[in-house]
Amino acid sequence: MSKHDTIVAADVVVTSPGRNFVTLKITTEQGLTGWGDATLNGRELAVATYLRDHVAPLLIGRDPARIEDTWQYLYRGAYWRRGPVTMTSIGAVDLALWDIKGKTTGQPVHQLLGGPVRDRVLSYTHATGWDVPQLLDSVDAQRERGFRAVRAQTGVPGLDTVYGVSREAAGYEPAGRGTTPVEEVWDTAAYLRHAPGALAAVRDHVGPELHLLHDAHHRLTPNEAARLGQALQEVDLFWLEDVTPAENQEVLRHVRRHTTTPLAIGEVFNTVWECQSLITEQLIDYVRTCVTHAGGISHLRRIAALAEVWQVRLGPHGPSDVSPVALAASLHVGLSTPNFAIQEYMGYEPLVHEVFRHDWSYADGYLHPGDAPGLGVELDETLAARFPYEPAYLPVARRRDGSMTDW
Ligand code: GCO
Ligand code: MG
Repeated sequence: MSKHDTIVAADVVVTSPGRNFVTLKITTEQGLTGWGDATLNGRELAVATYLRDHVAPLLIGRDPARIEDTWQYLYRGAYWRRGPVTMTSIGAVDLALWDIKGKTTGQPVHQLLGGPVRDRVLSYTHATGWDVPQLLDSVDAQRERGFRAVRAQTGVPGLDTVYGVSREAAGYEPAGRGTTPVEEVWDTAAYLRHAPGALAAVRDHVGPELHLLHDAHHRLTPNEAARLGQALQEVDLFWLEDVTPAENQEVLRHVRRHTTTPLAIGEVFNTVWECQSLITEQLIDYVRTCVTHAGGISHLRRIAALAEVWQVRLGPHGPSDVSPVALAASLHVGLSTPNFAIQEYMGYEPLVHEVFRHDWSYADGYLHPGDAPGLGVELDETLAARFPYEPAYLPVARRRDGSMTDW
């Protein structure tokens, strides 16, 4: 047997260039480095600890080429399977090992996955407006940047804060800095009165061609979701996202029976097992699992393979809390996977592009992972060290009566 390269170090870098990112760096005896994203928004340090204390020591001495075996070792070996912390940790290792395999062979990861099946990856970005005129301006601004697909979110009359929308017509950042989460007030009835008209106004404004998406962020009951799907039928959405909290997936049958508005779910899922019945019962049109939080490239490809059989397509999560390393990984999968539909691309603050130097690029509504060996992203550790971790949390939401609801 030929002598293989060996993992000699696995280090965790936590940096906060405007927001927190956790990155795994695996180093081999031959001097190669692989990078993996391990960012879990609002619970970053739990993953950092899991990696440092329980995964890094197990990696030392292993053959970096054995990606699948390492995945199985960490997944089965933990015994306590699944869950966001475990699966994000495994995902980070998986990404770093694919990065190393690419650098070892001199190939971009998409070549190792079978080569491109498309020239570029369709992407969608966010448009937000506190009121409808501001939303229309925001949609126009994104169209001017070349986007052919836009997610539209708007404020709701009577509510002071709404998920995914900033009052200043600026971009928004899901996690707010501070040691406790911001508390928001949510009113589903007010949202349901407002959202269909707001989205219809966007459709009227942009005409039939632009792909429009909307995220309900897990907030509706099955019946409310069915009604919203019906009300949006004429708007011709590309997808309606996360209509219900998908812990109970049976409820989606009710939603499906009442609307043909395409449904997308899965950004909080961690394994193929949570996607299984949604896919095999065709309760969704798009699966949104993220390459970081669902066990890396190796596992996302399994989800894609199951989805392909049922004509469900991939539209992975890609907000600002999915680092440029994970975005690269998602794009390598996107370029080489037949049933990949669209990649969310919220974008990053300029500083993030400096800390994570990347070969992937955006042009004219599409993303491309680039042709550099591996994933094509390098973390500038010196720059990263200037921005230490800062506590930040996703908001929590209460109804008007003070009881907790889904954010
Ligand atoms: C999306 C998401 C995000 C999440 C955030 C949580 O569709 O982009 O819903 O905005 O809320 O990534 O960390
Ligand atoms: Mg979402």
